[in-house]
Order: sequence, then C-alpha cells, then structure tokens
Amino acid sequence: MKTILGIALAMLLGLVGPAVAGDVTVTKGWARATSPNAKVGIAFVTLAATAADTLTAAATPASAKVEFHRHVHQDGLMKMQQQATVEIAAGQTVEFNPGGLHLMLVDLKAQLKPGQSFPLTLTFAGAGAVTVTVVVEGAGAMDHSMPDHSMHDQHMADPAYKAMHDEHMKDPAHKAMHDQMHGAGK
Ligand SMILES: [Cu+2]
Repeated sequence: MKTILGIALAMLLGLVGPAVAGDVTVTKGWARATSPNAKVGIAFVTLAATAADTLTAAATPASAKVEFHRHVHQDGLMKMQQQATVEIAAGQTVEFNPGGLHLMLVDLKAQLKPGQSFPLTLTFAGAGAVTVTVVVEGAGAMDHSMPDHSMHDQHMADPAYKAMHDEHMKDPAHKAMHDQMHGAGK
C-alpha cells in the first residue's frame, strides 16, 4: 500500500516518466478499471529497444500472476492466446493494446479503480528488470474474464480498438468472416 501511495505522490509531483533499463524503454503503462468482483485485469505498456531483447516475465503487487496474451483470430473466432515471451527487435516499438498484445493480471488482489496506479516490473533477458507505473483508466471498463467475442461491443467502445477494427474491415475476407460472427454492420 505504501508503494502505491508513494507512486501516486510521485505522479502528482510529475516524477513518473519513461522507465529505462539498459537498451529498453517502457512507457505508457495503463490498465482498465475492473468491476468489484473481477478476478482478472488487463494492462498495457509500450516497449522500445535499441538492441534486440526478449520480455520474459512480468510481476505486480496488484495480482498473483501476470501473463502475456494476444488476441488472435482462429477458426472464425477471436480468442486470447497466452504466449511465454515477447520479442522486441532492435529499433522496434511494441505497443500493447486492447485489440492485440496485452498483460493479463491473473487473480487480482483488489478492484482496479480509476485514478489508482500500481507498479509493474518487467524482466528482459538482456536489459534485466524495469519497473513502470501503471495508471488505471476509467473509460471502457470491462470484464475481461470471458475469452470469447462476447465482449465485442465493450471493445468497440474503446477508440484504439475501434480504429484497429475499422482497419481490419478494409479486408474483404476478414469482413465476410466478421459479418458471419456478429451480423453485418457491427
Ligand atoms: Cu487476456
């Protein structure tokens, strides 16, 4: 609790910026607000590296475990798939986002409320450990516990996701599959 308050104070004073370890810079740590009984949360960061590296682990006091997940289209459904590591190429920026790669906070210790923040420690094979501040955002709070497409409408309330979705829809093959899944026009 002391850590969370300390970081809230640091943010107030404008002391929270990019977190850097070796060749890796971590920015834009944010998480979705959750409902009171949610067992999982979802968080995002942006990684940049000047030398190739591999994100091998993540941990936070906010949850028992942190997993790397990706949304994938598989057999005509959008599913979440766990992956063991996240690769970053030299010079690449990897942006976690609601429609793609995300950090799944498994077994949340408490509800994530808008305006709160918590530390998240990312461990890289080369750069080592780096701790970033994750800020809980209020808009588009959703229950992420259902790994199917029923949260589509909630997803669509998110401007970043909607932009990605609209981009997807430019592909006729994808659009056909999508219309089949949700009905045309969604
Ligand atoms: Cu997930």
